[in-house]
Amino acid sequence: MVNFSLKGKVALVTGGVYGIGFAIAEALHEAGAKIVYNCSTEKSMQTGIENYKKAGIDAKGYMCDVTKEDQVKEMLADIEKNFGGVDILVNNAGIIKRIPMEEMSVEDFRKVVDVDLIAPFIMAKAVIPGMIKKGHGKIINICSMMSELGRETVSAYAAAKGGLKMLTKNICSEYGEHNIQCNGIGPGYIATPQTAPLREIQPDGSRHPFDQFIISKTPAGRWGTPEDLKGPAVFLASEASDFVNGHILYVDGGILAYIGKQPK
Ligand code: NAP
Ligand code: GCO
Repeated sequence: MVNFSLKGKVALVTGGVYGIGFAIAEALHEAGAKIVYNCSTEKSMQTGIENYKKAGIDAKGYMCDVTKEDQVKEMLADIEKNFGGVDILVNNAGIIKRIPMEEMSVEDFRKVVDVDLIAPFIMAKAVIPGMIKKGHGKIINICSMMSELGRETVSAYAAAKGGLKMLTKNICSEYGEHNIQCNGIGPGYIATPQTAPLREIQPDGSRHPFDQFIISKTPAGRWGTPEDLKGPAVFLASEASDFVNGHILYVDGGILAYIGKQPK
């Protein structure tokens, strides 16, 4: 029997208060994991508390900015003390700034790289020693289409997510011998607060041009939803994927395979 169960495991989902992170936390809970999560603002924490309550999930939330190593160490010490450490880490917390590169400040570029690449390094570095002691561990980095492709205005995000793909492969290379599997999930275009600006209904009531563009570029002919990521997350968090390592699993409705709708 293939083992997809996460019973007895502790899963930490960074930014796991709404959007993709919350959906992944729900799925890992349904598979039996104890959920702990964090975010960096009170507003998101309140949303998270409400979401977990509504879902009937007894999860522990931490206010922790993943770019701050001292806050990360404090959060992990509490998780160690109260829950026995982290078995599954989902590096989900992320930001994006959509600014033409020549207009983007170095500070803005650095902020995106801090959250989307350096923070996953900080988080993984912090949980790996405990995983080595346990004799197992799962790290799932939430990558992106932009781990493979570029587009206008997202230079910092693409650079960070491209780096996150290679960090994933390097953690696999360095820690596979300790029975730690580090893989990525590369969501396509998913309907969450992060992509809301790309789906805004136009003043004339029409769909946002980018919305129409993504629909035409996606063989599935639709935006993804956070629900679409649940199964892949449980697979990569469970023993069913113990021989899968350093892989980026794209959950994109086929975008990466498709050159785009041909002219009629
Ligand atoms: P979202 O709706 O913007 O949520 C991002 C979460 O990360 C929030 O909970 C946010 O809470 C948290 N966060 C941001 N900075 C943080 C920090 N410094 N410390 C701790 N938490 C922080 O994003 P999403 O659309 O669900 O995306 C989640 C992940 O999937 C991101 O890594 C994103 O790049 C990636 N992704 C998204 C899509 C998509 O189409 N939506 C596609 C591919 C990949 P606070 O603001 O309170 O910190
Ligand atoms: C954008 C979008 C994308 C998605 C996602 C695609 O502005 O292009 O926000 O970057 O968030 O990363 O996989």
